[in-house]
Amino acid sequence: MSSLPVDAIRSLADQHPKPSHIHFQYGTAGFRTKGEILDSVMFRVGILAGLRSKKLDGKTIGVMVTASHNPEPDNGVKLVDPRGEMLETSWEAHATALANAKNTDEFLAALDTFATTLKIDLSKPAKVVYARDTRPSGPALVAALEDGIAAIGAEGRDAGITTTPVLHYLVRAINTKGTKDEYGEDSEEGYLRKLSAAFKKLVAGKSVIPPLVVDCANGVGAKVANELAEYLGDKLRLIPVNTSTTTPGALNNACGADFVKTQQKLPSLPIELKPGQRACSLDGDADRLIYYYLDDRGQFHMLDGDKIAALSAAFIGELTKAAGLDSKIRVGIVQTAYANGGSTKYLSERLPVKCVPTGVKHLHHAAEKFDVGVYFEANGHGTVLFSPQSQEILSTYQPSTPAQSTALNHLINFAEVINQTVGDALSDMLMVETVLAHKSYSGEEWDSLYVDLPNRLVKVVVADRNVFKTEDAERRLINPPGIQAKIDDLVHRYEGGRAFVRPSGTEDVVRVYAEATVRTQADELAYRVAGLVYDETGGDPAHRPI
Ligand code: G16
Repeated sequence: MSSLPVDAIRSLADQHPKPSHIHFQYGTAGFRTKGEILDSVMFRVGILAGLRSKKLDGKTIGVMVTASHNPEPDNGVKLVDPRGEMLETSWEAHATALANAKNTDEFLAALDTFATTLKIDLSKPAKVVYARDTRPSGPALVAALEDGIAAIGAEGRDAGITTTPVLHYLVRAINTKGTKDEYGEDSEEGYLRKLSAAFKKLVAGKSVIPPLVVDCANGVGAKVANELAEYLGDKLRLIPVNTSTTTPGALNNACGADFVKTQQKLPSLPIELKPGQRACSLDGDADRLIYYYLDDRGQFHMLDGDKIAALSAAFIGELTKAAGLDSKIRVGIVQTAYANGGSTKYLSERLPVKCVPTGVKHLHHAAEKFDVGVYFEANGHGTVLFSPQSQEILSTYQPSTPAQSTALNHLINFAEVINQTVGDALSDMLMVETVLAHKSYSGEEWDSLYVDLPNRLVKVVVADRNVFKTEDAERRLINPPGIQAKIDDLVHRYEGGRAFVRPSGTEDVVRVYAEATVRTQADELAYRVAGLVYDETGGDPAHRPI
């Protein structure tokens, strides 16, 4: 067995020193913090990605440099496993430990222990594909990452500036190339061709779809949405707006999926929406999608991840039934505590519903347990997974009537239009547009599937968010002690009240969610719980919520 290339690592590691007094943590979506302090993390992640690839016999590992919905000065990095899924959870702690080694000597010692403990055969080849979003800090951070990839002797492939879901797609496409599970051509063009071809088949013969306004959050989604618009042509005319990827400070600023979801209002748009016109927002790396429209009175209506889950699950259910496959393919839903109570009630009356902690990895794994698993976070992050068995059924099933045959073909194309590796705003958008076209639904008809309970999400800045520990899929706090009983006491005073508190894994805040039957009560409950959290954990009165 060969050993670590210590000299190569040492000389490059010295150029990427870890800032002292900073503790890094691999959280909900990898490492995420201010871009200016991430240099050492990027270098070390490059090495870790190489080691992960060696451990998996040379399979290609993905690295995405992005801070998604976070403000522009933030940046981040996350690893993508060979099938395009999130990094295996047990490696997150290793990533955190390596990122926090104080200096080059400690880092080398930690690497050595790590490689020995995990029995990584260092003589194996290693391949890493990486991409970044449009943040100004991106190029320097990618350079640090490349140093790490070079130091461990891995082969790097630069996928350039693209969305997070495209990077996930590429990883799976590269690793399945030439196998029976081939996922598609391993290029951004291949991704666009695959999605647009499936979409065109799905909407063939349907009435002309009205144009769709796409708020790109002034992020990398603008690039891919513009390219996708070319591929779609007149099958779906996209109107990409908020595409200023080089204007300083524009990214995610008063626009994008996170803004719309948390503010529950229209983003800043350069055009005026007409009543009933559909529009949607992507987030900064285009892995989240939120739809909305204005009604005749100009009132804003949001169609979030919960509504997307309801729409798509119902459609898949109808297609499996029409194809005669409903007894063979079981559809299930995965949500988090943020799912609106209205959606959970509606869905659980129709399908099995599972609640898991926040973070795509949790939802993805739970969805894999269904034949077709529909998972969406309320924030618009989600996708649909077809299990290998259900894909096999779809490819071998012999329909007995023309109607069954049509439904079967729709199911097959539906599975193609969906990026099954991870939540993907553009792929989800095509999925939604397919269902709306098939059902001849307007935004309003889609919205009327069920009524959302009024809700409010509030951020609380506390001294140390790490003291907050939760249980029951983040619905209850177990630490700091005593707070949960006080939250319960508050919740009981509100009709239809529900609230929970959890530490964010992507921002240095604690999040408070509350819902109630009446809007003013939902707002009041959220702010009272936020105030409680703040007071109990000793925050600065100047920053008290409300
Ligand atoms: C990431 C995760 C999502 C999560 C979101 C917020 O999204 O991928 O699963 O819902 O962060 O997480 P938290 O509440 O822990 O900060 P994104 O779009 O920022 O990558």
